Amino acid sequence: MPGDLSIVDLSEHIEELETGALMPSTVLIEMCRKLAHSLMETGCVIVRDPRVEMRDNDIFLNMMETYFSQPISSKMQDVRPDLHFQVGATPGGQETPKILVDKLMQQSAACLKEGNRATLPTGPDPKWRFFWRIGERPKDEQFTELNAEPVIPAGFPEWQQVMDSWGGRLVCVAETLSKALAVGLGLQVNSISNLMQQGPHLLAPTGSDLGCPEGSKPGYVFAGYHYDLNLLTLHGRCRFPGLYVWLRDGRRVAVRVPAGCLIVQAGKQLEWLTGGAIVAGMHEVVVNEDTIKGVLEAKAAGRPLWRVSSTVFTHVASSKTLMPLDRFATSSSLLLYPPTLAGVQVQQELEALKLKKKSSMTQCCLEGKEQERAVVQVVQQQGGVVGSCIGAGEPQETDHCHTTAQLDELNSGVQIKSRVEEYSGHVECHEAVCSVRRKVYNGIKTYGFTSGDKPGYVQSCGQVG
Ligand SMILES: O=C(O)CCC(=O)C(=O)O
Ligand SMILES: [Fe+2]
Repeated sequence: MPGDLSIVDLSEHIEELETGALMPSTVLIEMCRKLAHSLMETGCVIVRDPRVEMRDNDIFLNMMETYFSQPISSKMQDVRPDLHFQVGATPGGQETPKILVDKLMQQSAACLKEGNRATLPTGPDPKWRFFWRIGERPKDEQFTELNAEPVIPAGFPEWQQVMDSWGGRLVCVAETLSKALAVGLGLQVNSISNLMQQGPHLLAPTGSDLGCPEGSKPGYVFAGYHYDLNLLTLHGRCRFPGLYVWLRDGRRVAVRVPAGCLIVQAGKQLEWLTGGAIVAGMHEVVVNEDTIKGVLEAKAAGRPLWRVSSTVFTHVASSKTLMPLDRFATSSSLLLYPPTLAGVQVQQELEALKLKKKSSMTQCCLEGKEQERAVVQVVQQQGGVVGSCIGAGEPQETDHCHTTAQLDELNSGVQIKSRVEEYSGHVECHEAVCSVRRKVYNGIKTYGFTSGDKPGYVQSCGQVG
């Protein structure tokens, strides 16, 4: 490392990407392809950008070290459990690493080879965190905690300026990167960056107390094996090693960020937009021999023993729909990545991390309409037929049961092309999830929707032949 990862240098290309030249130069296209290729092959990439100044990172890290070194009682003033910790501080012991709750993730981690295994955590992450929103907030109030007012800790008059300045810089880099990535993926240059406008971006430093009794024990897990739920994660240089990333071929690699560079990892939202062509990068933070060396050096120099990450999570705006873009929208990618409001996807992930209690059905139905519209569009684009079932009956007690005959009967106008004896897509309408119903029946993929004001109410269905 970084031998295993490509370094992409944005320096010569920022202006061209920002002005959106109609005919991108060959060198620009080459750089964009390298970026996309690296993210597809490894899930991460190292980026050099002249806007990332070490001095600003140092100012930020110094302030955050001072912040995390405070007594717990001071930091607790900044904790907002009512907002699901989505602004302000999150104490250690709150965030459950996904590997502990996600069976599929446990299975895929079990396939990792000796030498590349994840360090299995035994409980919630001991790391602290501070969430600071970056950029303009949307006016709509649907996802309030994702877009809540910031928390400014007492005793830090420089807080806002330092956080906005460093976080703003990283978000700018991410915007440029998303344009380059779109070009590299063969998409419209603004197709990803437009989705990021007014996104609930976060400057999200973690604080890991290396001075605690376990903090200097090799193998102690500060952040258990996980992916990030957002679009692109950028990490500036951290003063203590410990972050490991997994490349797509299963290799586990210790991260070291060269001066003037950032490491960028793909998050779940990018996986969604690319229909899985890019997969969210797995990572963990674990104490290793180099961390311990760093602790000894810091002790000798009288520096704080808090490991602070210089992390920014960039997001798709909460009210935008996540779904595979353009050439990535195929019938199979839509099955795995059904259209979902970004705000809802974030809520579902937070529920899995136990930072948020399960939300109500109301939410799910609001989302259903959006999903329906988006899927119908794609089904039509792909030459499928969309039937609308007007007045499709009562909300259902069971989670499936409309036969095609019933649907045909209910169809006003457009008939479903082929005969599908029984439409029985499982409604994954659990408490919070109003997902597209789907089933592959005799090779015909059918879609149905639960939406409208009643959970389980069939509004329309379609098929892609
Ligand atoms: O502490 C770090 O270096 C990274 C932590 C992390 O993975 C996260 O905040 O999601
Ligand atoms: Fe992470």
